[in-house]
Amino acid sequence: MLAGVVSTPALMPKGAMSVALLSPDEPAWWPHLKTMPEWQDGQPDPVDRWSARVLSQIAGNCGGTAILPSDGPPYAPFYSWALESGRCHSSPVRLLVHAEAGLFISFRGAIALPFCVALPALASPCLSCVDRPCLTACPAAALGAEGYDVPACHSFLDRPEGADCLTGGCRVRRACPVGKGRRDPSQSAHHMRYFHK
Ligand code: B12
Ligand code: SF4
Ligand code: SF4
Repeated sequence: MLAGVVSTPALMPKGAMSVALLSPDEPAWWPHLKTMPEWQDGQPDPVDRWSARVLSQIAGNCGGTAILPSDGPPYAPFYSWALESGRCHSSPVRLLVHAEAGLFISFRGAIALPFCVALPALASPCLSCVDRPCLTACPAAALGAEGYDVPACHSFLDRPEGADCLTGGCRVRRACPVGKGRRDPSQSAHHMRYFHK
C-alpha cells in the first residue's frame, strides 16, 4: 500500500521531487509472498529479494528509482521520510505508528519520483489512546518511554521467556490496539528470526 509521500526538498535524493513510501498490505501480503518465486526457491532473504524485484518494476513503470530500507549503511532516512509524510508519527516508544497499521507499520521500499505527488496527512492514533499500552508491554523493559535498549532486547530473546516475542512478534508492537490482528504471527516470527539471528 502507499503509506505516505514526502516532498520536503532537504530530504530528497538527487534528482527526485517526491519519495513514495510503500508498505505491505497486511494481512493479505504474507500469503501472497509465499506464492512468489523468491519464497519458493528456498534461498535466503526472500522478503528483501521480493521487495527488490517488485519495487524496481514499479519504479520502472513510473520513471522513478527504487530505494530499499536495508540498502546501507549509510541507510536511506525512512524514519524521517515517514514522519515528514504526515501519515506516520513517532509513538511514545519512538517506533513509528500509523493510523491503520499501528506499530506494525514498516516499509518494503520507496520510489524516488522525478515529479511531485501529494497525499493528505493522517492524525496520529496516539492522540486518542488513553491507556497507551505500548509503554508497559515489554517484559524486559527494553522498549519504552526511554527509547530502545537493543542489547537488553536481544538478551531477553535469548532466554526461555523470550520465546513469545520470537514466535509471535515484539509484544510492544502487538500491544497497540490500532494494528491488532493485522499481521500473521508467522510473518512476525520470520522477521524476528532475521532480527535475532
Ligand atoms: C538500523 C535499523 C535498525 C537497528 C537500530 C534501530 C535504531 N535504534 O535506530 C535495529 C537492528 C536494532 C533495528 C531493529 C528493528 N527495526 Co529497524 N531499522 C533500521 C534501519 C535499517 C536504519 C535506521 C537508520 O539508521 N537510518 C538512517 C538515519 C540517518 O535516518 P533516519 O531513519 O531518518 O533516522 C531516524 C531513526 O534512526 C530514528 N530512530 C532513532 N532511534 C530509533 C529507535 C527505533 C526503534 C526506531 C524505529 C527509530 C529510531 O531517529 C532518527 C532521526 O529521525 C531502518 C530502515 C531505514 N533505512 O531507515 C529500519 C527501521 C527503522 N526498522 C524497522 C523495524 C520494523 C525494526 C524491527 C521492528 C524489526 C523486526 N523485529 O521486525 C526492529 C525493532 C525492534 C523490535 N523489538 O522488534 C522499520 C520501522 C518500524 C517502525 N514501526 O518504526 C524500519 C523503517 C525498516 C522498515 N523496513 O520499515 N532496526
Ligand atoms: S498503543 Fe496507543 S499510544 Fe501506543 S502506539 Fe498504539 S495508539 Fe499510540
Ligand atoms: S521483542 Fe520483546 S524484549 Fe524486545 S523490545 Fe519487543 S517486547 Fe521487548
